[in-house]
Amino acid sequence: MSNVVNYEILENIGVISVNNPPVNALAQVVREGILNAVNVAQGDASQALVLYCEGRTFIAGADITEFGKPPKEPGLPEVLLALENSSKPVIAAIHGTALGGGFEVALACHYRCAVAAAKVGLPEVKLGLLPGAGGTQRVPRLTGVEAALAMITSGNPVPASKAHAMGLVDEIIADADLKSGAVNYAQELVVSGASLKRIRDITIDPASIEPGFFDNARKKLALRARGQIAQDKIVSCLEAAVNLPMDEGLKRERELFRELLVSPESAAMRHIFFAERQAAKIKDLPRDTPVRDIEKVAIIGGGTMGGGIAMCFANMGIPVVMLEINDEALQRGLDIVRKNYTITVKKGKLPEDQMEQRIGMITGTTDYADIADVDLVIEAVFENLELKKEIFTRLDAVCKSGAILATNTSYQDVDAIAAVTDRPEDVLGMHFFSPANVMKLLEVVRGAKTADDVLATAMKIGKAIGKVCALSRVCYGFIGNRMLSGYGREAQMLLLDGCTPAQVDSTLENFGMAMGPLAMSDLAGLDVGYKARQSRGDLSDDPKLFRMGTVLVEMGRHGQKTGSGYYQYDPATRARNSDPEVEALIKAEADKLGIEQRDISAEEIIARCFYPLINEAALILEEGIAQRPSDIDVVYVFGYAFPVARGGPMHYADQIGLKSVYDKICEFRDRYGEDYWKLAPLLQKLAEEDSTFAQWAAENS
Ligand code: T1G
Repeated sequence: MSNVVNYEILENIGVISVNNPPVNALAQVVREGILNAVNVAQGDASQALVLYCEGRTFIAGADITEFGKPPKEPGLPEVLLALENSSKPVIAAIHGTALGGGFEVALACHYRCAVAAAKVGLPEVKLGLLPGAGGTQRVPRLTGVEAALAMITSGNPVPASKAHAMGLVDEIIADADLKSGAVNYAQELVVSGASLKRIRDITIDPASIEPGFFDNARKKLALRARGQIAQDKIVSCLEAAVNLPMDEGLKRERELFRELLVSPESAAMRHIFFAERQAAKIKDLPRDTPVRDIEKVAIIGGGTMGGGIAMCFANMGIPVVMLEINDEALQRGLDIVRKNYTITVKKGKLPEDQMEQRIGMITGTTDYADIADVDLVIEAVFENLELKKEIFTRLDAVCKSGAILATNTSYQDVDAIAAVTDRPEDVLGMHFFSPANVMKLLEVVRGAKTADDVLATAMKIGKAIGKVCALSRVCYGFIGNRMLSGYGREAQMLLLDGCTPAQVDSTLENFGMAMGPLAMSDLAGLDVGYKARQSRGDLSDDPKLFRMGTVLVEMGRHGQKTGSGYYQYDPATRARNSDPEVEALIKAEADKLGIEQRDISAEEIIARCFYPLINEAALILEEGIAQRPSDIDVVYVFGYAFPVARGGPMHYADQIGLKSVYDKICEFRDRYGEDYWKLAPLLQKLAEEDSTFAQWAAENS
């Protein structure tokens, strides 16, 4: 046996042990090792086999790094057939997370046992794929089609206890040592004369499926996973599980899996999978950089952001002190937290007792002395630099030595904030996205003097509270918001050129954005952008710039909060409706500006809105604000709901071809002027070299 897969006989049980860190992925050596072990076992004295994994988890899936490369024998289906056709029972012993091909290996075994803390799942859909090794054929035979559909189209892991109840796991192993527990379980099966229980021998009665089930499933999934194509094929696989014999069902599944494997959607989603993990690594920071213990946190400010951030820590059992300027503001902040949790409980996503437990983790004060002992402070007050400086001056005076002082600012200069303290090395930005208890992205902003261990601590605690972290250097708006400026600018410019708000938003929503930019502005409040623009001294005095946003605010139309903005909003359902008054207003403003309106194509809307992001991102890379293009993709997918099936703006730009992007921006520059369409040198260089951001990243890694 290879040292990746070992085989031994313990008493009368053959034990196949896989040891392929970090997650026992089904690389070629693992597939070959398992196959060889099963074949050897057929002729030896063992009476049953246990398939076990060393390390932190059972097999967590196919080796995603092998995708897109020439397949190597043995293929996974061959290994599964050997397991299933074994002349002696094979028992999968599961700990950690048996995912994807890993769980499919377990399903090809005759029995499955697991420790209570284990989870099983088929997350392929999150990679734009479907379970390609029997998962769509075996799971419904155990759980029924409805439960299988929910499990496979969500891709979410199932705890062992629930999997046991669903019939996916046969035995929960209480023994602290899984390996010996599984061997004992195998011996019990042998003694009891247990049969070779093969899932393929179960059939599903087509009459048990309610009429229209699959068509209804397709309609619901199309709405939920806009721009993704795997869900529809998963439904087809489940139909095959009902209507076809096992081997034909497996064949159908493999065909549809192969179609997805070569799809741009899956390539994009696999790109994001690795980009998310890459973003957690800071290039010039040794991986063994020490981190500080974070056992107690203070949040300054109990507004929407402060409340949401407090919840992130309370959810992980980390005590939080919320500090506000007076009792009334503090109570408002604590009420925001309770309201948010109540919504989650009402949605059935959190048991009531857990809500109270988490709320209990958050205490309030108006006295800075009460936060003197915390390990991390996150300031989340109004976006005013002077106010933030005042707060950091007080924090510097009050907080213990070694406390990390973070600001949640969206735009302000983190170095200017650090400079008011005697400990700039302990200061950095931790920029959460609203709602902070929901949005996954955390921009960690590295100040010029931020210490390495402070940075490493922020990245680690960010992951611990469930965030996807991306590192930014200091500039106005860091990565995401800096890039967003051009996106919002062009969305409004398109109105003056002849688009309706609905045309802009629906085009971008059809592209895959969760919400169009104008509807998003109505949601956030048009007055927020208006005030931010008023506070900036560097904006062009071009009367076209953010014209409609300004006109609407000055009319009192601030968006959803006032019942109307770019759209009218139904007071009961908050549904958005086009407003003829706004469309007439846009025409009137265009006339005043001497703009001759015209029909504008969807292609132009998409280019005008997304190419500024790509161009600004090229500048951000050149300035070293972002570490790598894939970090920028992570920012946009996890912070701005850029469609994951497009892989983020940089991956999307590489797919279009940077020369096409470059040519289009030159066209816009010639038509609209260089103020807004000034080409980033890096983008021009890569376009002229017919290169890509991915190649640039590889050369600058
Ligand atoms: N293949 C290759 N590398 C993988 C991997 C995989 N399946 N899973 C993780 N890694 C790497 C990851 O890139 C990182 O590398 C390290 O392992 C630790 O991962 C046929 C076709 C298992 C829950 O989708 O969900 O099977 O950065 O940081 O937070 O139908 O990894 O250290 O160099 O995420 O403890 C289906 C994907 C594949 C599971 C562990 N399986 N992985 O989380 O560690 S498709 C999946 C995860 C498939 C079959 C189909 C998580 C985890 P590095 P990590 P973690």
